[in-house]
Amino acid sequence: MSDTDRQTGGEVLEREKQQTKRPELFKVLLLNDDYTTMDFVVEVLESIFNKQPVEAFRIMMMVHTQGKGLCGVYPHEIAETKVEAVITSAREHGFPLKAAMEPE
Ligand code: TYC
Repeated sequence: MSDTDRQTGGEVLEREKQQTKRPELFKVLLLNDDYTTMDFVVEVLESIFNKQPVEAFRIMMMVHTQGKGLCGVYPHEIAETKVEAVITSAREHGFPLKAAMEPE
């Protein structure tokens, strides 16, 4: 251990460990409700999650029949931004659509 390491009580080692850590990934999910239109959910999946129309329809139907569906997996900050974008757009259009994120 160098003099510098000894003086800082190992902080140098901890910082190196953090810097090499891969970003933790989060699933972004859409949740079902009785009021949001199917067309709007498909639109959200195409515009916010960059899904092709057939895939967007498949995910929407998964949410509609199973209660929730996976839209994508992203680093924390991007997942948060996606959830916010869904909620903002849904509220602007008067829909109660909900999105959630959870660790992968
Ligand atoms: N269940 C809604 C309906 O019948 C459609 C819907 C699908 C709503 C997916 C939300 O995340 C959702 N109009």
